[in-house]
Amino acid sequence: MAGPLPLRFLRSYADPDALPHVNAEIALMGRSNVGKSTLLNALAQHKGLARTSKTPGATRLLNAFEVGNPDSGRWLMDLPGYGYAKVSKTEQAKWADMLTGYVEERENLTAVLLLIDGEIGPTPLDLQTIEWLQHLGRDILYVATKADKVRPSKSPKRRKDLTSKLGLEKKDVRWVSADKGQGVAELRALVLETLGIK
Ligand SMILES: Nc1nc2c(ncn2[C@@H]2O[C@H](COP(=O)(O)OP(=O)(O)O)[C@@H](O)[C@H]2O)c(=O)[nH]1
Ligand SMILES: [Mg+2]
Repeated sequence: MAGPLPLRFLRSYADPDALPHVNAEIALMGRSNVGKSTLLNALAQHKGLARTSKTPGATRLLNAFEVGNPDSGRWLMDLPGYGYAKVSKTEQAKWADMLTGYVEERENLTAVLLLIDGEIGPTPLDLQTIEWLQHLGRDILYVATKADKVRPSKSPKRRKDLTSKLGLEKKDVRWVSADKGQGVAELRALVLETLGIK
C-alpha cells in the first residue's frame, strides 16, 4: 500500500483561465465541510498542508498542489466547497462561476475525486453536481468521508443507502476516515495510478 504522498503546495488561483497546462490533474470536490482539506492532509500525512477549518467555506480559491517530483506536472487541486449558505449571494455566485469555469473548461482534468459525507449521505446538491459532472463526461471517483462517524452497527445499512442513492454499486464507493486513517492508503494508490505516477 502507498505511503504518504509527496505533495507540495504550489499556489492559489482565483481565475481558472490562469492555470498552466499540466500532465494530469485530480480535483477534490464536494460540499463545504465534507472533509476535502483534511483528506488532502491525510494523503500527504502533513497536517498543516491544506487549510482545514471548523468554519465551512474557508477555502475560497483553487489551491494547486504538485504530486511527486518537483515539476512532475501532476496536480491535485483543492477546490472551494459548494453549498455553504452563510455567505452573501454575490460571494456564492463568484465561487460558482469559478467552479463552473474550472470544471467545464479545464483540459487537463483527469478525474474528479467527489467527496460525499459518509455520515450525512448525498445531499440534493451533491446529486445535482454529480449529474452535471456526468453530463460533462468527467470521470468521477467517489469517496465517502468521515467513516469514523458512522457507528459500526449502522455501517452496513448506511453504506447500502449511500450507494443506492448514488445509483452505484458497493465497489464504486471508497470509504475513508482521515481521522482514523481508514482507507487512506488505498486512496493514495488510486491517486498515483490516476495521475500516472509509478
Ligand atoms: N470525525 C471526522 N471528522 C473529519 C474527518 N475529515 C474531516 N473532518 C472534520 O470536518 C470538518 C471540515 O473539514 P475540512 O477538511 O475543512 O472540510 P472542507 O471544507 O471540505 O475542506 C473539520 O472540522 C474536520 O476536522 C474525518 O475523517 N473524521
Ligand atoms: Mg477546505
